[in-house]
Amino acid sequence: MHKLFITGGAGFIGSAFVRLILAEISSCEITNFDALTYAGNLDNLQGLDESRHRFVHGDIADREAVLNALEEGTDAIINFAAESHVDRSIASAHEFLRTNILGTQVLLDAARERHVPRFVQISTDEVMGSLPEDENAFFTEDSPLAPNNPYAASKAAAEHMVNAAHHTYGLDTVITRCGNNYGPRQFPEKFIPLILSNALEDQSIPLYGDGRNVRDWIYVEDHCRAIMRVFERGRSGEVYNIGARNERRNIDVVKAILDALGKPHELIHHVKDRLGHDRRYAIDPSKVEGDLDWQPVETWESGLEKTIRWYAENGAWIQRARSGAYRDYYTRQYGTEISAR
Ligand code: NAD
Ligand code: TDX
Repeated sequence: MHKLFITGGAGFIGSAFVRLILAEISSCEITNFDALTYAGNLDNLQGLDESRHRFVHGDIADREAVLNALEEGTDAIINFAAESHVDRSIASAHEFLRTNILGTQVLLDAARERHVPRFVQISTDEVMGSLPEDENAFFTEDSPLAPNNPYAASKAAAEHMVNAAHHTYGLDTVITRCGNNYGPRQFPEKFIPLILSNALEDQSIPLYGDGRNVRDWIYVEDHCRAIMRVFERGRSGEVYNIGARNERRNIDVVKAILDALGKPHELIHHVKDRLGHDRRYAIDPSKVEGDLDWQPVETWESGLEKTIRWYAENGAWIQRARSGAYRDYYTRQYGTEISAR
């Protein structure tokens, strides 16, 4: 029987985790604590078994709200909650520091106060900075923390606070660092759902710079399965890199999706580069593969096919996600309205 306190479970990866765990582990009970920011979406939680899923609307930086929701007897806090979009952190870092750093600290303190035996911090490969292009270099668990943008810096700071709680108070902590996730229900500000949402409506696709930046892509459920392994079997105080050995240049990602949809490459529109744009991320997942016996289930082709099908069949979800404030964000970020070509 697991009793889990999940934060950020109405977002992309957190909701995939909640769905997967409730479906596959019948003895698991979840408290899902989420502030429902622009990225949190209750649509992502439709159809869950409510007898084992309790949603609590709250902010991880609010100590009282966290303590009120966190019950004694909880087996683990798994912290997905974050401000997660690099471009937004470049425009304004404040919320990133509040949620990603202060919020993590509030959860660490609450874990001690409520005697929660394990704390799982969902971190990111971006804390390790950027790798050189075309070289046989990979991020390992020993790579130095060298974040380059405000989002990554806030996630690196959070890792330091997690490690400090482990070292100082003996809190049982584990950290996962994953690469770029893709799959159903990802907010359309991120690259793959942005490509899909625009291409499905024959709108142009903004590609930053020369389009040759490399990201290491993993299907979201594979990431979630790895997190479960780390929760169950990861060694206290350690970090686990998670990746599916799937490096792709951005330009090749766009072309693969356009080809799959039967849309012309002319939709690709090169735009001004992201400030300080990291060139390449690539993860060596040997530790999680070897020590925890984890392997991804999906290939790039099978994962992408599932993702494309989901977005093609869920136009109403896309419309709701792209309404209102998102349209203003899009105009600010790209200098053009969503429907302009
Ligand atoms: P997301 O932006 O889709 O979801 C974040 C969720 O956190 C939302 O539901 C939001 O409402 C909630 N949230 C934000 N601030 C909060 C607060 N103060 N209190 C409570 N809830 C709050 O993000 P995602 O892509 O699902 O990422 C989840 C986690 O995984 C993040 O920690 C992110 O850093 C990490 N990560 C993401 C990726 C990726 O490719 N998306 C890769 C590696 C790691
Ligand atoms: O409009 C765009 N055009 C474009 O060329 C956008 C939004 C992105 N890009 C490029 C930038 C990146 O090289 O695509 C690549 C992927 O961009 P994002 O989806 O914004 O992801 P990234 O910046 O790589 O960060 C992601 O992976 C690590 C997640 O957003 C983070 O939360 C995670 O920690």
